Amino acid sequence: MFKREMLHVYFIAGTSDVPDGDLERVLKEALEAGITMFQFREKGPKAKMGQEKQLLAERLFKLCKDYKVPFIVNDDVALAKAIDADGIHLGQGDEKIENIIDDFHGKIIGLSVGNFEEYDQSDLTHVDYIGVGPVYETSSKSDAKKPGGIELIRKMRLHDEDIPIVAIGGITSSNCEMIIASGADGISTISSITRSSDIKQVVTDYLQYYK
Ligand code: TZP
Ligand code: MG
Repeated sequence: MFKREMLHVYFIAGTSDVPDGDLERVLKEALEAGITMFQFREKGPKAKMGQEKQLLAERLFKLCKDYKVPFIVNDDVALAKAIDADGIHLGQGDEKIENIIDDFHGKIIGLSVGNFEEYDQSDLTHVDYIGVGPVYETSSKSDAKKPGGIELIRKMRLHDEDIPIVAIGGITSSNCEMIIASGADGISTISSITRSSDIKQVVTDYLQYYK
């Protein structure tokens, strides 16, 4: 069951995002520090595939269960179904939600929305939250669009006063406060956690804005 508080500190990562490739260690530290949701986004040069990918997903999912943190799969509908993940996150170019909804009733469904055109074209009937961004420049997504800045979040919130919004792209503990003040329910981040030498501190810094 989705709750908007789950978006507070939404950690996203795959093997390629972690400098030494040890995603399990990074996720464990992030969970211990208090992240509120995790998305397994296995892309890029070091991405595992097939059985190896599924085995990794199962190990990470188990870790998340230990901390009662939802485990969301990016893009890979078959994998999400195979391991009975807590949810799926889809981009605009991925499988349409209407085609998968039968297998995801009761699960968390997220959709990436980069601008108003995409928002208006999307059927949000079954969508629990939208991921809005990139807000700032990011080096974690090679095909990221031009950053929309804080205005993107502010305008999206005015466009839809109710939908749970998680901001994405170039977010750090220094710009998080402004993003939440602009109407986001939470922040999602890859590199501010995967590239940190003090994950506990980064996550603690994020969490303080929700008190
Ligand atoms: N979608 C839009 S920006 C982005 C994704 C997946 C990457 C965010 O990574 P970072 O390191 O938090 O900027
Ligand atoms: Mg995608």
